[in-house]
Amino acid sequence: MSDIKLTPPAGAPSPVEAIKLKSKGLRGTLAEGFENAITGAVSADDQTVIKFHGSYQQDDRDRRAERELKKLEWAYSYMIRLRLPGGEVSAQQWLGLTKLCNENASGVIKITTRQTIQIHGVVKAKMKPTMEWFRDLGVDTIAACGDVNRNVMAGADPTLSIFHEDVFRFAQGISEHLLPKTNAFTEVWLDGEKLTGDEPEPDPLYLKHYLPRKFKIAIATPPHNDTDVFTNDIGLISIEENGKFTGFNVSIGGGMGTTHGNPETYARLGTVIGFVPKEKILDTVWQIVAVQRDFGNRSDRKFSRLKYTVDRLGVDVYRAEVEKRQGFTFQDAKPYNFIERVDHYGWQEDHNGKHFCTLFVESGRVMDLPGYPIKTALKECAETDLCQFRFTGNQNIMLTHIEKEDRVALEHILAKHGIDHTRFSNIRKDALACVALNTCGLALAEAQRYLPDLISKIEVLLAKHKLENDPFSIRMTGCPNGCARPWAAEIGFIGKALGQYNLYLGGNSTGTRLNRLYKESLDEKEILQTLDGLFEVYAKNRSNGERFGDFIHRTLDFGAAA
Ligand code: SRM
Ligand code: SF4
Repeated sequence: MSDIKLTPPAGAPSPVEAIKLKSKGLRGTLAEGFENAITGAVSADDQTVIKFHGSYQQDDRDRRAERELKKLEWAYSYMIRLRLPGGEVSAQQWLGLTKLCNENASGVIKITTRQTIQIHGVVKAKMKPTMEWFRDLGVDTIAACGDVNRNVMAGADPTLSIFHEDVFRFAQGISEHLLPKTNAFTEVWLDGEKLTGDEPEPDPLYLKHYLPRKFKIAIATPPHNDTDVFTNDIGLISIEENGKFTGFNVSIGGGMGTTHGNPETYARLGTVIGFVPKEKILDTVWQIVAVQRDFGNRSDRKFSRLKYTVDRLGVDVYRAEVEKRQGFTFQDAKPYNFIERVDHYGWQEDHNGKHFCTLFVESGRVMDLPGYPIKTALKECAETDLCQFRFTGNQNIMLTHIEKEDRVALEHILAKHGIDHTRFSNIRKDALACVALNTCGLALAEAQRYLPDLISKIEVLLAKHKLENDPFSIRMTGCPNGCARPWAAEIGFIGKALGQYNLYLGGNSTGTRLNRLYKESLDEKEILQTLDGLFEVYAKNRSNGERFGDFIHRTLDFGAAA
């Protein structure tokens, strides 16, 4: 192994590399660009740079044709994503965020699949005031997007381990440890001190060219894998030994994104490379990131995620390089067992006697729906100041840290508004959908605006086969980038074109097995016909307690499509 020469793949750097290098520590020309009131857009280079500030330039795709007809530029606006490691905000912060979203954005807060929130539709003139508002609320957007380490996730449910709170704090620690050192964020948005000269602040991790691609870390605490830990570049599995939280099994190389028609791209679950005591985990994650920085693919962004670097170098070589840099070896991985990854809805009590309640938010969209005014209910809960708020990787929200005697007041608010998860089917409550249209520029098909309707139709099929009380994990994305982790679902729908989806089957309920392509380009009628047939066979032939994904994996011939 020592003879292997570590090098990044050959090839000219992609254009994004030059943009990062000349951005002067992620400043680009954002300050000037956002002062230009003639257009709602910013320059192409700044559209790359602004991602590192937690924002994407987008346009309302529903309005493109109308705008083009009127010879107007597209309806540009910005999506902004918060960096919230572990996904927690106070009641006062939630109130402020709701108000901000109503006044400066679309009014719909989107809980993402990575335990944070996004707002959409912030027009150029409102960007700076919005960033200032975030600062006043004590939250930030630094590195929520871009070729850096993104929001660090941690298992949300405190009942499943007495060490939950200790583990949870590592999400914060890792996020801080891996933050870029540039002061660009305060300079561009918050009137911070200006950089003198062209040399940005030294950054020992990201240097001047940052990472080859986005980078994601999640922590899961067995037996619960609600963060889908193996779909991350680094997955940390917290380990308990003899009643003590001792450290983490470390997995590397998870990722979902693929490209339709390009078989060299693939979804991959992380590979566990060993155990690291908790005191040393910050060194380890830093060095794993640094090895990817040095040897990841910077010429073709389709192959620049860590999963491709790991497979190109080999897991053993990658691990050896990390060990060399961190100055200690990984211990053998410790035993662990995941048994589930769904949220437990309703009220529970944690190990410290605090109460909490997990509420269902369909596709993570916090908005008032007829008969389910979740946004109003959450606002009223926040106004009591009796709870905090935590987002889950399943796009739901928890009211947390509630004293026993305060619970009744919150129960009353929820009951008043009919916020009761028992009204919804298991498949609906466990489903995930990405944003897709109308804001996502990469969407080929609908996801969050369509999945609720499709689920209503699937519910009818399940009732027909007397499966309505069974759990199924269904995930839909509008393209193969995989933002709702569809390859880790029992039933995955991946958008191919408007109204058409590839159907993937056979993942499991714990996120430790990927599904496989079963049929391509199905419209709704074909989806329902296909599922109807499969549900019938499943209902008749499954073994006792066997889940749909396991049954399919065991019995189905995927044929040429797989
Ligand atoms: Fe994602 C790009 C939304 C989680 C893989 N993702 C995008 C963009 C920013 C589109 C773009 O580049 O122009 C989407 C913005 C849509 C919009 O209008 O808001 C977008 N991704 C989302 C969110 C909001 C989906 C959701 O409905 O919750 C999630 C935000 C997470 C967060 O808070 O940080 C989101 N994205 C994911 C996940 C799931 C995860 O991380 O657990 C994945 C799969 C895991 C992975 O990274 O491999 C994911 N998003 C991608 C990719 C494919 C990356 C790749 O390796 O190929 C892209 C496209 C890209 O990077 O080029 C992408
Ligand atoms: Fe957009 Fe595709 Fe991600 Fe959905 S999966 S949000 S369509 S990039």
